[in-house]
Amino acid sequence: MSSYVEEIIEQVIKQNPAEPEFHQAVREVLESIKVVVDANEEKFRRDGLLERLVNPERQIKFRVPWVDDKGNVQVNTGYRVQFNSAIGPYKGGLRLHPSVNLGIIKFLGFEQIFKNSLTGLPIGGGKGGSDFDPKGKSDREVMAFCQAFMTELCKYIGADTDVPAGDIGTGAREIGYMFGQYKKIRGLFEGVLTGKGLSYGGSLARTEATGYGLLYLTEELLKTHGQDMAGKTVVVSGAGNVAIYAIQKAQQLGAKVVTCSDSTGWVYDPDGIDVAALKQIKEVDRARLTEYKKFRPNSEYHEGRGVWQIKCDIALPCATQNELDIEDAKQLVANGAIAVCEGANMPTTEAATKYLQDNNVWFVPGKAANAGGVATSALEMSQNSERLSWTFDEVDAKLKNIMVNLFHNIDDAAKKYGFDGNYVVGANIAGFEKVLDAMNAQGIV
Ligand code: NDP
Ligand code: 2IT
Repeated sequence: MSSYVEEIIEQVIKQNPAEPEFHQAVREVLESIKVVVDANEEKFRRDGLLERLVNPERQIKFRVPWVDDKGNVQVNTGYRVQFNSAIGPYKGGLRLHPSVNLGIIKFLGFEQIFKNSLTGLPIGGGKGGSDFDPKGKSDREVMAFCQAFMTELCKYIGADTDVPAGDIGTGAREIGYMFGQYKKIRGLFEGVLTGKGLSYGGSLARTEATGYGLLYLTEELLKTHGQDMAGKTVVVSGAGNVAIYAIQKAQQLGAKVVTCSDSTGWVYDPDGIDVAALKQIKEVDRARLTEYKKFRPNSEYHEGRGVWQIKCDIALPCATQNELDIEDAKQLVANGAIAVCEGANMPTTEAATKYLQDNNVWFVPGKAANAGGVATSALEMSQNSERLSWTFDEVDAKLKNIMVNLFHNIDDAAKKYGFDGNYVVGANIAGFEKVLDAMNAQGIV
């Protein structure tokens, strides 16, 4: 007889065809927790535990009609997958990118369950978004889309039920427009979104949190192995929210970051990436990385992808899923990399992950390494609930504490189950245990 885990993986593939990223995420989690499932197989089967884990509590798909600057109607598709509320209200970002489909949102929502559990804070897992492409749109068009999107989404969310936030393509501007529309329709000024502007309930340090948190965890990983960030060469992919603040914190810790990338090309700057220039190009001008050379004549710009071929000690993929493949992993190992920590969600393919682990590269999956963003979102929710704002230093200190504890929790879980140094297994088991406990306590719901 095949194992419960294998049966459920097969079932997920059969019942959710054409959702390869969701299959990938489920496979990684279920294979990691197999040791726990096998030890409790009879009870878990009777309770339909894994079936309940892999089926979202609710998935919402809706039409988003809006008017462009030429007066034409555009129609996008909106999604919100409310995956698991065992440990708290659904929490997770909204992705705006043309590649968005139900399978992508489900993979992200599924990952979010375990990530949110790892933060130690009371937040369940959810994710949403749309196939809307903010690139090349005017501010008015972005506002029209965000208002139309929220006009429907507002029926399903709330400060104590489901609290969306940013992700790819959704930053401070989009959150502002969505918050305004929620308030207008529902008549509630409440913490229904996180990543809000500071003037209307946002938290200091939320903007920096994912990138900073990634580095706090990476620093702790290195420390545990008797090493230090100072003097390390780091390659980063992406040039968005996560990448920018990962680069900034890595530099503050004394490392040299020599690359970044966007959806069309990548930059190699042997003198270290100029964060102020990057912020100007991406956060202010919303331009392409081709502009970077104007700020730093000594740098190189290349079309396409290529950051992983640059020699480094540490690689931090911070752009998107499956951006680091087996060939990239081989190159990183050949170049002597010691650690890969995922700033993005699932940026490393399954084959690449295995190759890195087999070649003794410390590998920390996104659900652990990038949890600082959602953790700080939960801190924003706390501040909204008590109608107070904490200082930057207070939030940053809490974030650092969360990431250091998180690293030791996944490290300990891996050791406890005989997978010393396997942070994928450690993260999945540690994240799963709390969700399991809460699901068991709450009965069949
Ligand atoms: P942004 O939209 O701010 O930045 C994304 C960056 O990645 C941009 O530089 C973008 O290029 C590039 N990129 C996006 N899609 C692709 C693609 N298909 N191919 C190549 N490059 C691409 O998003 P974030 O920085 O917020 O998110 C990055 C990753 O981190 C995502 O995986 C997200 O899910 C994850 N994450 C985000 C958190 C957050 O708090 N924001 C928290 C935890 C995880 P371009 O500049 O050309 O658009
Ligand atoms: O992937 C993620 O964790 C996020 N995009 C952040 C989610 C959040 O609710 O802050």
